Amino acid sequence: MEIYDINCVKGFIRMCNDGWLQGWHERNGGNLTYRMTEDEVAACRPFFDETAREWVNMGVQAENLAGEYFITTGSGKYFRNVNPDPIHSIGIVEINASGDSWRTVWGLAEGAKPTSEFPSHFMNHSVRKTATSGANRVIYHCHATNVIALTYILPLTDRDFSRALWQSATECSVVFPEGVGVCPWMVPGGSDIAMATSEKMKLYQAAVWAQHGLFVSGPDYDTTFGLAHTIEKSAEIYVKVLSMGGGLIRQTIEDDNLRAIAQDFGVKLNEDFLH
Ligand code: 2HA
Ligand code: ZN
Repeated sequence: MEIYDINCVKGFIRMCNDGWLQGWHERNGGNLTYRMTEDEVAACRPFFDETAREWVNMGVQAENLAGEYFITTGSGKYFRNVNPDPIHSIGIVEINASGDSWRTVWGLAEGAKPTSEFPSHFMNHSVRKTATSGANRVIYHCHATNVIALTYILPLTDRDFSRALWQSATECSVVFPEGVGVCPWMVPGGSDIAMATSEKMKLYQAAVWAQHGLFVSGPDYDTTFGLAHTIEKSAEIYVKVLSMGGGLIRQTIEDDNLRAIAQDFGVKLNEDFLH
């Protein structure tokens, strides 16, 4: 029995590798965090380091995450290396009682730190935990190629991206009926992008980072990876459509079609984005 046999750790490593295989994680691109359940912390605790490392202040604070444990990818680490070398690539951090600092309790070997986007992940875990009454546990950031490409040609509004994605694959309006948020280009890794993204994540499960990538949330690895995969697939179709037709779109999924899907699948579409 190793820590890698525990499902939350096994699933984390698998999701990193899945993202790598999709081509969304060149070099050290992207990051993943998972908020562990109490049972998972108890199962992993026998593998924790004998002495925990120093507390590190994050520059952001969230009371509803005090005392939580997160599995996280490491800053500057490569998704490509997570599966063959997890101990250097990922780790588990504990959050202190005031919800403003972390310390490593397992992994991130030889002085590695949690992802540079940990403040963004942390603020978004806080918002999504509240928005979903505790159901949300995963935050994932990837450099999804076609989503990024669209941020060079579509207006950077929630409405334009939500409509383009809904219209480019029939499943989209069922998978993210509230739409997606869009953040303008921002410097990565800081508290500004953390705050801007968490404003979007009060309303949406996903946010697009202009000229950078995609930021998604969900209750488990399958749903969260599936959301990123669905959004990127739809963006890929839209990119192909625009590339083939010189901008001419002869037919698409019309608003009444979207309403019909919502009706049949019992989801509430964001009416603000329909005509
Ligand atoms: O981890 O993707 O946004 C590297 C990044 C920063
Ligand atoms: Zn990034």
